[in-house]
Amino acid sequence: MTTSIKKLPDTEQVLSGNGSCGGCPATMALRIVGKALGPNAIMLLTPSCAVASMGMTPRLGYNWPCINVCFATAGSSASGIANALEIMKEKGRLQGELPTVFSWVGDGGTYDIGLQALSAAAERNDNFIHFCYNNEAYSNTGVQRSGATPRGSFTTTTPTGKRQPKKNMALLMLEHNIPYVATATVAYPGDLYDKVVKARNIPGMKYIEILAPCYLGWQFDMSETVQMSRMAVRCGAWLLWEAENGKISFNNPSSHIISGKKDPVPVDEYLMKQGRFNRFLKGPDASQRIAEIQNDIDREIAFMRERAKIAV
Ligand SMILES: Cc1ncc(C[n+]2csc(CCOP(=O)(O)OP(=O)(O)O)c2C)c(N)n1
Ligand code: SF4
Ligand SMILES: [Mg+2]
Repeated sequence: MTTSIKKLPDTEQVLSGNGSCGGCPATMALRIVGKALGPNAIMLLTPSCAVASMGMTPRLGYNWPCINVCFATAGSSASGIANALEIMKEKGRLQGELPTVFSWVGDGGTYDIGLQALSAAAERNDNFIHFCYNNEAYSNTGVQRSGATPRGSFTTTTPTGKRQPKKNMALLMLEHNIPYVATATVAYPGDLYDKVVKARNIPGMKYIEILAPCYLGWQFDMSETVQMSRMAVRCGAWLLWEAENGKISFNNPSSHIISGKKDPVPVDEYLMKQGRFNRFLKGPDASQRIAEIQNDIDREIAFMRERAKIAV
């Protein structure tokens, strides 16, 4: 049973007065992550909105020791810290429960710039959680395309709409044979909380990706963040799943879509609610272009349904 939002602990690791936008999905997600991890953790960040929001020492907005590292190095830096802690414990220089090491990185820092170090850390199965909060663009620098940007989306580097589909990063991480991979989003806080609690208790490398609809890049009203996150799941543009030791299972409501019990909602309304698709969908080809985006979603659903049948 998924933990109810009413039952989440009162612990707050994200402090008031941080610099994120109102309705910021990344900050909302981090609040839930904080409830699941508690205070005994070390946070690594790469350049991103999360860094721009955290303030400056000694007035940090996040209540953990925080380390800002180079864009390309979340994987290697987290590996170094996780291994150093274990050696300190072995040598008796650290007592009690080891802190959870986690990296909190955007899609730019995960899908693109940090992929090499992340892949190497996964292959070594180093003991930390990599979180990717995925707002589907480089938001902090004014919204440029990333490997997570979906087909049709306007960014400053795709002014007429991106022409390629996004990649399935969570699945790529699963193919590294790490013990735990999960996807989540802010409209389902209990689901996210439970996944983080689970990940915290598994040794080795864990990867959790959180869809984070950003009003600035996606161009919708900031009060609609949670609604947008829910719509993404209901139309199948974002699937909720987890894989423990390679075995994929889907979480509600994505499990109903995968099992065929429920059809995904057609993508039209989800697209029309977001200004980032306006230019792509303008003109006489609009219905053909919506069909292309729908096709990307249908393909991913069909692919994940088949992939989940392979148990290793
Ligand atoms: C090596 C390097 N290249 C570029 C930048 C400029 N930069 C800072 S934040 C950022 C965007 C990060 O995007 P993402 O990881 O998706 O996080 P978001 O901004 O969306 O939160 C960029 C390109 C940088 N700091 N370092
Ligand atoms: S631009 Fe988007 S991701 Fe960045 S702080 Fe604002 S709402 Fe959050
Ligand atoms: Mg981003």
